[in-house]
Amino acid sequence: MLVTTQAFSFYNGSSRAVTSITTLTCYGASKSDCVSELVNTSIQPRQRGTVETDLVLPRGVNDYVVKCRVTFAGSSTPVNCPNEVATPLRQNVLYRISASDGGITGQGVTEIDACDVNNDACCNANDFSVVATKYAEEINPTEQNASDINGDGIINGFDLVFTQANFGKGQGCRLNLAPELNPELRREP
Ligand SMILES: [Ca+2]
Ligand SMILES: [Ca+2]
Repeated sequence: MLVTTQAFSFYNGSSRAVTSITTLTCYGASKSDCVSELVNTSIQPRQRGTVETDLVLPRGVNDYVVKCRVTFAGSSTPVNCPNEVATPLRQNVLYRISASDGGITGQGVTEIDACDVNNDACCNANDFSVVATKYAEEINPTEQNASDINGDGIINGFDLVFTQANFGKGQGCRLNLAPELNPELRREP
C-alpha cells in the first residue's frame, strides 16, 4: 500500500463552521473501486484552514479519480467539491477552495498541474522563477494565487519545493521529461 496526500486550503466565507472533509478516491477499469477518508476539522466562518488527508491506495493503482465533500456545522448533507480530479499516475492532489452560503467555488488540481504556475503545461525552471520572484508575498485569505501552490497564504520555500519536486513533468514538456509522463517517448522502441 502506498500513500498519497490530498491537501485542502479552504477559505470559509460562509456563516457556518466547516466540520469535516471527506475524500473519495476511485480506481479500476470503471473507477468503481473506491476508498474514502473523512477528516474532522473546525474551520470557523471568515477563517482559512488547511486540511490534509492521507490516501492509501493498493499497490499498482496509479490511475484514479478523487472527489471530495464538505460538511458544515448543523447540516447532515455534505456539499460536493466543485470538480473531480483525475490522474493517470500516482501524485498528490491539491484543493484550493472557498465556501460561501451560496456554495463552494475553486478547484482541485493534481500536484503537477499546480506546479505549472505559468500555465504552459510543463513544470520547470520557469515556474520556479515565477514563484521565487514572489517570495514572501502574502495572499489575502479570500484570494488565491497560482504561486501559492500549497494554498497556505504565503509564497515561500514550501511552494518552491513543489516546483523542484516536479521539474520536467507535464504533458507540454519537450525536454528532460520523465518517460512515464511523455507519450512521445513512450512510443519509442
Ligand atoms: Ca510551466
Ligand atoms: Ca504557500
